[in-house]
Amino acid sequence: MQKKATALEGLYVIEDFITETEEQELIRAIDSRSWCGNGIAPNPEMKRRTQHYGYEFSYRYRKIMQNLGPLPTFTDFIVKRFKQQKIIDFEDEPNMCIINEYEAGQGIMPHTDAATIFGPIILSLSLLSSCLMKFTHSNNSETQFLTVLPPRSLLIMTKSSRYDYKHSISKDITEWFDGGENGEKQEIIRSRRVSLTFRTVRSSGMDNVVGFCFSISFPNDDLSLFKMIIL
Ligand SMILES: O=C(O)CCC(=O)C(=O)O
Repeated sequence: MQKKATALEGLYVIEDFITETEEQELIRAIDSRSWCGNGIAPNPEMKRRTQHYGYEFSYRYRKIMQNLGPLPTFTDFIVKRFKQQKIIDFEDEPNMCIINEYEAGQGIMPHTDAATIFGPIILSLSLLSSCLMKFTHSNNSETQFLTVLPPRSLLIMTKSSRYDYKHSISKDITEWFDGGENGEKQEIIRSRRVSLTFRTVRSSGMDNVVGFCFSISFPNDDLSLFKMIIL
């Protein structure tokens, strides 16, 4: 299991962080739980489906709503592996996991996870489909960086990649990236992707219930909150 540094400070991808069998077991466990979003409370306005563990996050109010208790046992081996691989220190142990489901044609808007609410390390485990994640510098939208997230890979976002950039996933069903052996473009055909994003909610994040959890950039400022959560 190799932690691959990227060109972006603090951004790493570990391929094959879990096995195919573990991936299938996770999908089975996740699909046996209730999803919210797509008309289902909480967060019925979401266009993609999510599951919230540890803490419930409201996309409408952009704050932590309630403590939901410990993370589900099906994530235990993942958190244990974070520690074994020294990806996290004890004090950074995640207390929140949001599971996102992206059907082909769904993505997520550019955003930075709020530094006042979430800790310094954001970890995202990808299941089923590959996709590209785009990082756009918050102060210079021309500074962009793309990374491939293969199924079963773990994305580690820290330092500049976590604080200075907004990350996003497009709705494109076909994506292209430079990655071929002879410099040719490689293609990703997107299908259902499920991701587990682990964060540490700071104690200040729990107090600051009116704080913004995400800062999101829009091409124009008059977009409604609903557009924000849809992609
Ligand atoms: O799907 C992912 O890998 C990232 C999810 C994400 O950025 C989020 O939930 O805020």
